[in-house]
Amino acid sequence: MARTYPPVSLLGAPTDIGAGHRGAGLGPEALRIAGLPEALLARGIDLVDRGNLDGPRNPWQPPNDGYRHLKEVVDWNRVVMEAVASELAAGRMPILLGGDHCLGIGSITAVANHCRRTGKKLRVIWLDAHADFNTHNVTPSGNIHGMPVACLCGLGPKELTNIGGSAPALQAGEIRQIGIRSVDEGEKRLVKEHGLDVYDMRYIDEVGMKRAMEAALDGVDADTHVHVSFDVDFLDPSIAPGVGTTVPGGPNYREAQLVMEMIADTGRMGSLDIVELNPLLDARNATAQLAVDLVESLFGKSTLMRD
Ligand code: HAR
Ligand code: MN
Ligand code: MN
Ligand code: MN
Repeated sequence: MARTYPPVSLLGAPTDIGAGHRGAGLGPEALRIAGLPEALLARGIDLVDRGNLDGPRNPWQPPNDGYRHLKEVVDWNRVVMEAVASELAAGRMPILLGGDHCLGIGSITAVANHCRRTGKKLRVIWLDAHADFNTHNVTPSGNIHGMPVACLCGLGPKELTNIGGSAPALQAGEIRQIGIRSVDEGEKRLVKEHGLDVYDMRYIDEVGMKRAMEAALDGVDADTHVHVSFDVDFLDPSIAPGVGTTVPGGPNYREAQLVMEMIADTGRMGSLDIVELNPLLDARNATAQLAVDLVESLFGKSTLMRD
C-alpha cells in the first residue's frame, strides 16, 4: 500500500553560528537549488516552503568560557523552536533546512514538547559522524554544533538546556546515534556516563547497516514520533565533500540509502533536520543533490518492491 504523508513545511535557518567554518548558512538555498521542494512535490507531498527564518548574524568571535557565540546560538534556537512548534501544532511535518547542527537543540526541544503534549513516544535518529555530546569543560573548539545532544540531555548552559521550559528536553533512552566515528576524549566519557545508544562505524562494519538500523528502530510503533536529525557529515566524504567537518570512513551510498529506506518503512517520521551542508566546500552542489536524493528515500522513493 502506498504511504501517505502529512503536509510538509520547509523552514530555512541560514546560519553557521555554531560551526567552526563559515558557509553552512548557505545550506537552505543550496538544498532548494538542488531541487528539494520539487522532489517532494513530485512524490505527491503537500508542501509549503516557509522561506527562511531570521536571526543574528555571525560575529565570528573566539570562544568565551568554552562557548562560541552562545547568545546568538540561543537566539537562533528560540526562533527555530518556535517555528518548528507551530508547524507541529498545525499537524504539519517540519523539515528544518540548516544551518549547522546547533539548531538541533531548538528543533528537537520543540518536537519533544509536542510529544509530551500529545502523549506520543519519541525516537530521535541522529545520523552523524560526531556524537555532538561535548560540554564547555571538554570541548576542543567551543563550537556549539559539537554540543546539541548534551544540551538536549540536560548538560549545558541553562539558556540552552531549559530553552523549552524544562530540562532535560530528552532522555538519553529516546535517542539512537548512527554512523559515529569521531568522538573527543572528554566527550567519550560523557557519552558512556549517560548511556547513549550509539551505533558507531565499528558496529556497522561488524554487523552491517541492516542490523544496526533494526536495533535503532526497535520499539518504534504506531504511537511513536520519529525525528530524524540528518547531519550531512554522516556520509562518507568521498560522496559528500560539502561539509565543514569531514571524517573518513562513513556510510557509502547504498548504506545511506538503506538507512533512509528503513526509516521510511516505519511510516513514523514526523520531523526532520538537514544540517551541516556547506555549499562553499561542495563540488558543484553535488552534496546537496545527494542529500535531496536521500530525503526522497526518506519519503519512500525506493519502496518499489514493498508497496
Ligand atoms: N567534536 C568536535 C567539536 O566539538 C567537532 C564537532 C563537529 N560537529 C559537527 N556536528 N559537525 O556533528 O568541536
Ligand atoms: Mn552533528
Ligand atoms: Mn557531524
Ligand atoms: Mn565542541
